Amino acid sequence: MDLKNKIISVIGLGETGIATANFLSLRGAKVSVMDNKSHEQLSELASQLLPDVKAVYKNCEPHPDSEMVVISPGVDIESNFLKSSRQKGVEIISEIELASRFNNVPLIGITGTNGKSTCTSLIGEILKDGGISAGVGGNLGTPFISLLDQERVEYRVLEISSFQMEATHSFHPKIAIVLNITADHLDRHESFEQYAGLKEKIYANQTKEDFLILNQDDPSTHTLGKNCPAKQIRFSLENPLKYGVYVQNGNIFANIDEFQGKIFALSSLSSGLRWQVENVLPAVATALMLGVPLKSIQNVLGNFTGLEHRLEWVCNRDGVDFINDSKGTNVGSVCKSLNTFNRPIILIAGGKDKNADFSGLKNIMKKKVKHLVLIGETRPKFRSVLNGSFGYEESDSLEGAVNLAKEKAEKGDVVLLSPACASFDMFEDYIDRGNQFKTIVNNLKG
Ligand code: UMA
Repeated sequence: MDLKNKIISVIGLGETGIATANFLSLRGAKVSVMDNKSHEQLSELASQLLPDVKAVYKNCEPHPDSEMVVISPGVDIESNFLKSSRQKGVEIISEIELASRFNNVPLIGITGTNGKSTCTSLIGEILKDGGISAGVGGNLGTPFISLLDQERVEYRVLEISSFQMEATHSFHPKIAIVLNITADHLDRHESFEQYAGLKEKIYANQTKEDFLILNQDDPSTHTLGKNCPAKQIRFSLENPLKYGVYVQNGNIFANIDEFQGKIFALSSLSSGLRWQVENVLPAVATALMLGVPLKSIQNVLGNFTGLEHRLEWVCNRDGVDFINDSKGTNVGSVCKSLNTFNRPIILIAGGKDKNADFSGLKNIMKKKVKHLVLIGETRPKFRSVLNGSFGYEESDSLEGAVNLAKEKAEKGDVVLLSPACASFDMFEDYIDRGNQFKTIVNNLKG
């Protein structure tokens, strides 16, 4: 793809926009980046742009002479400001699409509603331990396009979100993983079906030389892949599999080609993975497909530190475990988190609405949650869903919520921050929310 002197607009001056604009500029394109925020808000980020890139603030309209528009994941493909480009027939693509056109290294793509980040990082670590070089990124943090200008590797391991699959056509992973699909981001996507369809696109370009790894236990993923020619590998927490990776009698087993047998005891998993077994299984399947020695797989499973803000143990105060699950931003994620504990839970939930249906939380909360503390903008919505069926308290601040939770907690209980909502009503992002939670908890007396 020749980019020399091509007029290209990049929408969104975030991590993706900066990396994309610089990538294009380095290859001779005439690049403008547009963002609806002001210069003051973006000055620090804008300083990372190469000198030839033009930044436009408070306006997302692409340059009128654009020959191509590249959108950041946070930019909805249906946005009004893209209308005139669409009408003129200007190509509108995502950063993942652009990177796919330049990538020449086999890809491992991980999608699903929950667990993507853990699975992606774990695969990266296992490959590294097994002596296979890999660039790791995507929705996890480092944009795909940035990985292209890093040192040559044998594989690229990418966490892929539904946002990133919009305006993507040629993404072609050698190994595609769909972890699970439950409702999320329905403030952006039209319907659950549209959202699920974007996740399924991850294997749309696969051939019989490729591998598709699917969750056998998830009702939305076990029927996937019918018309996909890739070799399918299943994983299950619930049942032994003739071909795949599964859990039986407290151990992880694999039946994949020449590898038949025990991989690891669940009791020996690192504390960072103990509550993430579902995401460990596809990582093991990937490692076996790529011929990583069993010793490396076992070494990483025993030592992986886990990800911040995802079922992260913070501390124990008076016999109560405080867990930071700030990345639990949708109903499915919170259900999974609640299911990981066999102890009474005091749940702190609520935040910014993503047009979610909270009714799916009602039954599991009755089984698992001893007390609920609500925060954020979604409090009235939670209230109307619970409709008096479940006791709760409310707080205007996270600190207040932690204190209310601590008062209710008894020895052996878990206090879990797992909001089922985005964070932007009270915090900068889920990281800020999780960090504030950890600071508050660590400063608790007693
Ligand atoms: N913007 C506009 N107009 C719009 C929309 C956004 O100008 O219509 C601007 C915003 O003002 C902002 C910029 O775009 O300045 C932000 O772009 P962005 O939202 O695409 O964010 P990036 O910093 O590029 O980060 C993106 C992903 N963000 C989203 O998908 C929302 C990051 O995932 C990802 O790590 C990063 O690319 C690198 O690949 C974050 C995320 O929350 C962690 N993802 C969602 C999730 O995991 O649930 C999907």
